[in-house]
Amino acid sequence: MSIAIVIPNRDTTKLCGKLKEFLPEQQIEVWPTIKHPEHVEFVIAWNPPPKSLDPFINLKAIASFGAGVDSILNYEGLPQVPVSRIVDPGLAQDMARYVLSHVLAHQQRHREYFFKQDNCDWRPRRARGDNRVLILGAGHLGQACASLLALNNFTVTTWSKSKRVQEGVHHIFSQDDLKACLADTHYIVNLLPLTPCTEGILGQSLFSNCKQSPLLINVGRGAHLDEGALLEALSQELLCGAVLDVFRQEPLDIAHCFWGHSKITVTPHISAVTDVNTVVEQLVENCRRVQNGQDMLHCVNLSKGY
Ligand code: NDP
Ligand code: OXD
Repeated sequence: MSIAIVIPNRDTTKLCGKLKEFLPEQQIEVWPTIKHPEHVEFVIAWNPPPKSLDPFINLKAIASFGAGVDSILNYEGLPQVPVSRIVDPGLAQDMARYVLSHVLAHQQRHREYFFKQDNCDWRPRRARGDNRVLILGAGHLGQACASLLALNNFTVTTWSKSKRVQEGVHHIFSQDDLKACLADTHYIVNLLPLTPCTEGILGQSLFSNCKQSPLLINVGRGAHLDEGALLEALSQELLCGAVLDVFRQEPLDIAHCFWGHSKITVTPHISAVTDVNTVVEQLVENCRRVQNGQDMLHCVNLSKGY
């Protein structure tokens, strides 16, 4: 058996080195230079390019190198094998800090003073008193964000498909409750997985329910967002601004209007970046499990798509 790493446009030297340290007996190959695709039984993948997985005719499992699996599940002709994803407390902590920092920056008017400094404009204003946050998605990352925000005295509601109980956090799971909550919220954080049910969810019908002109923070996936609807919602002040970490097309085209928009903050998909040091053990564990014919940890439900 050998392992293949299919992670385009990223330096995989560190990942290879760590895997060799834990699995010295394994052959590790890095796409696109795979000498013996027929020996590959375990693939570690992120955004696998079309046809890149096809030569692995004896594949037994795919491990996503990230928490999301949409780029793997959307692979045309995906091999019919189990797929696992990353569940890592370090990743969740990074995400929670990213979200909290943007919520606080908005509450404290950082962006406003940044622009005012350019004009030597000394006009103090109180920090915003708004403190209600709605998180779409109450999974591993949504719950981590909810906990940190609640610890910082925000009133937090999470929304998901099924019922959840989380201390200090209000949870809703119906469409009616979602509508009511949108009318009242000051911040919307998207942490849903990208599936056919969630694609385009950040669109006109959701924004039209917002009555407090909230700040939108999209850290899920770019395809959750209807970009035209966002621009319209910003111009109508249904939303007061947006922090976007993920985009339909990444890297974001230099000509894209988001870059220069006064109400939009762009970050280059960095809210929670997989850290080789903290995730290598679960990749190794899953590789061993596959070798021993056991189920992997953190397997994705292929019919649900997350
Ligand atoms: P989880 O699978 O742990 O959680 C997903 C949550 O979304 C669950 O609460 C689930 O509800 C809910 N959900 C799914 N579909 C629906 C729906 N149709 N309606 C309502 N709720 C729904 O995922 P994670 O928290 O680990 O990650 C979430 C996403 O964050 C990833 O899929 C990825 O896209 C993104 N991400 C972004 C990163 C970045 O750097 N920007 C980094 C890492 C992840 P239920 O449990 O009830 O089914
Ligand atoms: C992930 C991501 O899903 O980086 O892990 O977006």
